[in-house]
Amino acid sequence: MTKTISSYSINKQLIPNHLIKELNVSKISDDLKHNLLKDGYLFIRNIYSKGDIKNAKDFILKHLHKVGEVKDPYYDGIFSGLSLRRKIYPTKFELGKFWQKISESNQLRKVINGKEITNLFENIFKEKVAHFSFAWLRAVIKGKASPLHIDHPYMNRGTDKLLSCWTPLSSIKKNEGVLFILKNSHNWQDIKENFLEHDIDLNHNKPGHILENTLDLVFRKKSFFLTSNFEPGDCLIFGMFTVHGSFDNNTTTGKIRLSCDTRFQPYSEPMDHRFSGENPSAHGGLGYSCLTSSTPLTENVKNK
Ligand SMILES: O=C(O)CCC(=O)C(=O)O
Repeated sequence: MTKTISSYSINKQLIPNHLIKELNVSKISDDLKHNLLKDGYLFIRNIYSKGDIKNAKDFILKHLHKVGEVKDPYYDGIFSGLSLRRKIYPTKFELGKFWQKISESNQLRKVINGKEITNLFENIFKEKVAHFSFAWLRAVIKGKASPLHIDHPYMNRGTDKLLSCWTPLSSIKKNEGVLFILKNSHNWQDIKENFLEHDIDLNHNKPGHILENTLDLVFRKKSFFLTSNFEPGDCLIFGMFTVHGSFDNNTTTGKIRLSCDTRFQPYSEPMDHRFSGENPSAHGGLGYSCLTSSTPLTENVKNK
């Protein structure tokens, strides 16, 4: 019998294929609140306009091409292995402003803060909604992954009725660094208790992410990795205690994984001030320069 070698890994540790399952797809006509409470996430396809996603993706890639990080033709999004970004934007502040300009572009905001996704969140919350002004735009190159975590310790100064929304900005196959959710993790009390009082900007002695090896945690909890081949138009929504992370981007073509995460909440609830208003201070008061993707892709050791 031939054994298939898994193309999925986390920090180079291979993840067996049988531990990876498909996310349940919810439809807009479903009882979304019910599905969210039951599964800890909502995976909805075709929510955004594909044309809007393409415009946003092309806008971002053009900027990465200008700083020499993307090969021709820019719209394929293939990493060049080079970067002029630091030469053009020599300080952390300037690098942050470069990323802020892209992150606040009309092209991206039309997708991540547009009417389709806003209507969807109003449908979930059954009331008027607001979103963080800050957005986590990520360009992830081959070999990189995001650490395993829950979102609570990163953004818990406003309401606990906050939801994260992960938006792929092109098609992202399972081996190209997709986000995964650990099945039933929204019910794991030990993980919740460990991070409940933690605020990563107040306590620098404790990391925000989960230190236990991801595969060990999956075995300990008899859980599974839930993910999918993502297409433009899809979104993955989850609560503050749902454990998630990303696989390594094991692209065979050099494709950069482009995605953006945003946060929505009921309009009537208090908002975490770090991520609201003009020029949000974000983590450590660094604004957009707190994001790993704000530094040249050639320097991205970790994806934060
Ligand atoms: O896209 C990633 O790699 C990480 C996203 C994430 O952790 C989040 O949406 O909270």
